Amino acid sequence: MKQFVSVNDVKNVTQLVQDALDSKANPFGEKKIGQNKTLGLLFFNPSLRTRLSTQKAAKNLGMSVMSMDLNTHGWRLEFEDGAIMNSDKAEHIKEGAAVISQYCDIIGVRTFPSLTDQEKDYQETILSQFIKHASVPVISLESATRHPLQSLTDLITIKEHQKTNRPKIVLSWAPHPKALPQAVANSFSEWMIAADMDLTITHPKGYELSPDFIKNTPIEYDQKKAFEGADFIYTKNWSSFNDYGKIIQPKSNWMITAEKMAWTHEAYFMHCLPVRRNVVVADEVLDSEKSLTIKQANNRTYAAQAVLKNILK
Ligand code: SN0
Repeated sequence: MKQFVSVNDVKNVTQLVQDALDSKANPFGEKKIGQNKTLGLLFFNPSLRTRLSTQKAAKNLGMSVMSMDLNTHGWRLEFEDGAIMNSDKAEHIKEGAAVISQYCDIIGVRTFPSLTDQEKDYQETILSQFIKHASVPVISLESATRHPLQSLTDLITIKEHQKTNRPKIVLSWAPHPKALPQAVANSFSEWMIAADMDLTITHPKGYELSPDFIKNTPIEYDQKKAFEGADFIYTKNWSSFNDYGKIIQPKSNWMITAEKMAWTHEAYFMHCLPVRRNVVVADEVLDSEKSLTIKQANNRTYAAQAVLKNILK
């Protein structure tokens, strides 16, 4: 694997899930793979799970890790080619990425979308500039349009809990006070399609995702109909893609409750976290035995470990 920014970088998704499960079964058995190698983690945005689980994964592989919050501790970076840098940006990505590449064998980058400029966000300007100017492999720690480490984790967690060959998986929009990226939902769809899962997406009108990610996945605007027969309910808020970055108030309450979970086929509840309790999901669901959220977060380590070992090999 030369980079990890989307499912398209993975030759064999089933094998990658197996690699993660192998790491999970024997997390410290791979200490030699990363000997004398350094992982650099660069954050433009907050992170809890991604930061800690990726560090842990790297250490399980014997790597050393450096991480940096670029907004607070780095120079402000310029990403435009040919820019006249006479304003607030002190360092160009050309030097930045080239220099970091000399210190690190793999670079991880977290960069959220602006949610104001759809074209720039969906061109992945920041991540692609890192890839272009770095001389070592780049992994996405969530970019403007995708969160591949999360989606790999979700697939691993589904594989561990599925009772049938092709379980019904429902990606359900849920309310949120803030405008959030489409990244987790885009990525989840892409990975479920790649793994040939039976995916349905449900959301209020106006929250349609980009067809580039969801392809011909069925959309059901009636949350109740969508939930019928579901084995997994994957919940996530996202802001509008078409009315870019906007919040459109739906007519009914889309929060996940025990009453709604009862419409399903005893489905598991999934969310990538962090989650707003009693806005996205009611306590009764998040605290129930059907909630996989803490187990998902645990699998973040093994997803990262599988990706890092594939890049190092
Ligand atoms: C991020 C997102 O992409 O939706 C990261 C998820 C892994 N989530 C948030 O920014 C939530 C922030 C909040 O205020 O609840």
